[in-house]
Amino acid sequence: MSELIQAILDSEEKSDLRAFLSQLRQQEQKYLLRNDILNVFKDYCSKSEKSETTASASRLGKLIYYTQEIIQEDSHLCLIIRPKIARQEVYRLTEDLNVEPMSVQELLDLRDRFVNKYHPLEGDLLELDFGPFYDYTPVIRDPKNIGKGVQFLNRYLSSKLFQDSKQLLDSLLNFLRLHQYNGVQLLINERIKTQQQLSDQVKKAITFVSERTKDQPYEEFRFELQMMGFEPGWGNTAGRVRDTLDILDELIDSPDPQTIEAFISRIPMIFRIVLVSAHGWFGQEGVLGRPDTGGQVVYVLDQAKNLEKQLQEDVDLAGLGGLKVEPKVIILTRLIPHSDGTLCNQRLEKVHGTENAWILRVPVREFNPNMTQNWISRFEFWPYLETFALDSEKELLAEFQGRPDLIVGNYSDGNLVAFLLARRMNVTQCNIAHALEKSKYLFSNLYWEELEDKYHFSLQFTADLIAMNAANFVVSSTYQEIVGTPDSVGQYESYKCFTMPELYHVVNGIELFSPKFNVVPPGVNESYYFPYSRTQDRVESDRQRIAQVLFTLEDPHQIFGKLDEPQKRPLFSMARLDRIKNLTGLAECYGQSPELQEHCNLILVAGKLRVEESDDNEEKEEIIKLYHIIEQYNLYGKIRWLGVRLSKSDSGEIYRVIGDRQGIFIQPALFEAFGLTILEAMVSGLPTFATQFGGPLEIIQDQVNGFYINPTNLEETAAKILAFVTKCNQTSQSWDAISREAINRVLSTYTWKIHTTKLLSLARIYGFWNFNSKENREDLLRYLEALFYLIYKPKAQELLAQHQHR
Ligand code: UDP
Ligand code: LCN
Repeated sequence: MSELIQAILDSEEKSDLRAFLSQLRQQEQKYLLRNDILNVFKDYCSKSEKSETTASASRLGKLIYYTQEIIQEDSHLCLIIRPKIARQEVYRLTEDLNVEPMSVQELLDLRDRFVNKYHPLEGDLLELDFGPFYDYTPVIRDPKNIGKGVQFLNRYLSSKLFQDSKQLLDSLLNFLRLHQYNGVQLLINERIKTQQQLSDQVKKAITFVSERTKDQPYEEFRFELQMMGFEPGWGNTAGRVRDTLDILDELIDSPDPQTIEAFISRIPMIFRIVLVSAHGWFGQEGVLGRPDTGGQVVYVLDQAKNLEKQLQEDVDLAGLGGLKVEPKVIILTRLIPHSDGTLCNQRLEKVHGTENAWILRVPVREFNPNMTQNWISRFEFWPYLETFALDSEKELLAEFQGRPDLIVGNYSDGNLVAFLLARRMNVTQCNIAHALEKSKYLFSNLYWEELEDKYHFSLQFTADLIAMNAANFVVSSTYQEIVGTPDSVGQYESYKCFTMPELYHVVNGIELFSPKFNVVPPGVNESYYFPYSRTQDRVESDRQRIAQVLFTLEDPHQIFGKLDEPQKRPLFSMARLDRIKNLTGLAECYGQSPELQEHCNLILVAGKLRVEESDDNEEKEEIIKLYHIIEQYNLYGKIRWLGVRLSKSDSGEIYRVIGDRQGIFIQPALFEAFGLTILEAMVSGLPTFATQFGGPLEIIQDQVNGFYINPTNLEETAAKILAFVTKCNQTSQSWDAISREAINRVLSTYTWKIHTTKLLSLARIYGFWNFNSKENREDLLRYLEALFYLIYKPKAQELLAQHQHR
């Protein structure tokens, strides 16, 4: 980038730069974010009578495009430039147009000065740098391969196997020896002691199984294999055992990435899994639509069901049926004594439709019953996590009658608990963020002290740093969750370098090029959400009931609005009434477009109808705002707002009933990390218009199987929807075509089968990798423990002391 700046300075564009900078200096705002910068540039173009297109194509335009932030200090300007995904460069521009690069430390000091929290005379601030810990591990080079960690690792392992086969084969041999189930040895026994023996016996066993019919059950030749050194776990039939041995044989002779993956994916090493979703309201019915729950609960519940099914399938295929192996999945959450009619006060609950998946609820210790008997917001839950982890460890050991094989954390609090449990039990740890709050709240780190009372970000961001660095692998739903897009910073990327004034500076918070990152998107529960056209699977009485609820039923307690023309095409949205979900923005967009109102009704399934029913401030504000918009644009007779809590099957039928009427789903969030409702709507066959900010950008391919909208541009959004509605009014084929493509997109790419197969394969490969590189992690884990005890814990104790007085 310094060349680009130099080129501007060396050309006639120098005066443009000077003029633009002078305009910047006139701004009242001294800390400008990308959107502000683009607005100033737009302004500058119009004032200097330059067309925006020409200006954007100029060198200065390019520089502006890559500039994420500008901070003004005295007469200097600091430009924070993101020339490429996951890269940052910082420059200081003096008044006389001198350019100097700035170090990360200088940038963080500047940010501290900006908020008057720079105290050099008192000494330096703690600086966190995780960079050196990643020096031992391989890193991905090309940003486009970020998030494909496992492919990279397989390539890396196979090349090592090729170069130094002795060492890696030794590890493989030791690794194969490791596996047991309830004390029964799996895979190989003490007859195979050396690499050479392994190689010889594999060949012998291949000849032996090749002489049997393919489908001969393993139990019939188990003893012969045992004499050769092989225990159960290679396959359930002669054919499967042979396949697995062939793969190992090939791996020994000519290792390549596919063979490594294929072989390790077959090793029976995962039988017991913990999914931690700590802060609670975790249940199967009646818990959706509350603040803090929503997608995470849906995701974890579906993941648990599908993991259990997949584990069972894997156990059968591995030939472990005879050993009475019973895979088990436990969702670990907190028990909430005052559970508002839900089962959140029940210790153990079986997950519907499974053999051995459970919700285990462990109470937090009773520090102050006024707090701990009740639901506690995710922003306040921090003081209870350590003791919750200690108590949970005991309960998990009892429930599993042994250690789990994999611990998956969900959201910041669950991920910290996963770290504590994994560290104590020495188990593979996987991190799933769902949504990192840091990017949701502007300047959340810079003003953490001012926001501390309400949000306690000092605890959350420290917990995030600990958990994401400790995790053996990280599962993200999209690529941009890790490193964003060419013009926006990713959620994990925002942890790379930031200041927590007066607490610490992070100069390198996470290695984004680490192969620990893997994109594994979730699926959708196909027994609840399926195409509206699959009439044979729908229940007619449900269809009629839901149609009534949506369009005509009068129930002032739960439904607002009576439609003048219920047969009009429905525009539909469903979400919690959080500010960021922006249903009020959608209502406003509809309110401002008489044409949309002429052709369509607006149907919202959203939280609650009355302020008194809510104990969440954001929700209260949104309720008031929505009534105000309805009044302002006189939307009576055109809008229905349903404040209902739906069962899962009803929420599936809602999308389909909207599909019966060739309706449209709209997801107008200001930012959406992923967006399960988008998958649900699309698989139901609804043409979907979804926010371009966040995960939907990866789910939908614009104009092919759905549409992007910029929810901050109401006019443009209304025009896009209207253009599609007009096309559909002319010929229903337009609607059908997008509907069909939407269904195909979900069924081909977003299924739980794809997700769980990949997740288990990751767990095995990272388990192997972890086994190989254990000694390299201990220093990192010690550093993280120090952070936990020296920063996190004292802060958590402070918060606990406040809770004692509530
Ligand atoms: N949901 C629901 N009732 C509501 C609102 C949402 O059942 O009133 C469900 C919705 O079907 C989806 C989940 O909650 O499965 C929301 O997940 P999403 O990822 O879209 O958003 P999140 O709430 O996690 O931000
Ligand atoms: C949290 C969110 O905000 C959503 O965007 C996701 O879809 C959900 O979690 C599940 O991961």
